[in-house]
Amino acid sequence: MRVPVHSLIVLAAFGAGAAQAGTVIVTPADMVKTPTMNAWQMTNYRDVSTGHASTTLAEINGQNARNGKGSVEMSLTSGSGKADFVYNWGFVDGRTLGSLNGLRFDWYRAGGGSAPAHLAPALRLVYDMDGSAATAADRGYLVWEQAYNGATASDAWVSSDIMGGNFWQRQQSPGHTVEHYGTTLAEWIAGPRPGDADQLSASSAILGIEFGIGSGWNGSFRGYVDMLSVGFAGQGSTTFNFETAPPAGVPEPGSLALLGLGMLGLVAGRRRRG
Ligand SMILES: [Ca+2]
Repeated sequence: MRVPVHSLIVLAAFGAGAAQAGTVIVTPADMVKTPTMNAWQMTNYRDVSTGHASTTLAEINGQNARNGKGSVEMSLTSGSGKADFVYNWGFVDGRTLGSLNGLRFDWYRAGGGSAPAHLAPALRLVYDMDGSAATAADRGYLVWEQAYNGATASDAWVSSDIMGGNFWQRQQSPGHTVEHYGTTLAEWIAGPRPGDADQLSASSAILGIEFGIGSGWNGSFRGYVDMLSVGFAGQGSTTFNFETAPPAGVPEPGSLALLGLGMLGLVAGRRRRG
């Protein structure tokens, strides 16, 4: 079997902005505590609010591994619970709503939770309407939720290709939810779209990506997310595989070369002895 070592080692992928693609392994050690470009951070964590107390969990663990040894668990026990995983790259040439050409993730809702049955981890694109860093009051989220894209499954991993899915819009400043839940990305670019929404276009910048649970998910909920892929035309696509630890037995490029040299030495030695 040919081992696609390069797909695991050439992982700088999204950081450099070059035309690179591949799978990025994200372990707990890769998580950052404060907002950092091109790194995953768990944020907006909440357990307790007035009258409610949730045991909220949002972490990479091995409770329901996907594609290896881990996934992100997102769980809460009351409507006060909330948490997000966020990854921002900021303004990067070519990362626009119009050049977005791949968006998918795997999600799982555990059965038995008392939160309403339609709930599942949501995925958000962070946008800047005019694509200019100079204006900051035109930013918000396009939010994908399974509830507006069909029935929610439970006790099974679901791989959702959401490029053609329905998204709703949440404007950041001032905060405003555009209550139209059946608008596709193509429609956010070119219409029809609601008049009270940010009028996005193909050149609206995409600044980052998030997924999360809560708040107001009254009841208990346990879910998982993994294998989030995002791609832009000309830049390939990057898949984030959340794992409890780096894959075992993946050699560094240097040790690969050494291994090769060592085996040559063995062969040469045998030949000499023969
Ligand atoms: Ca702007």
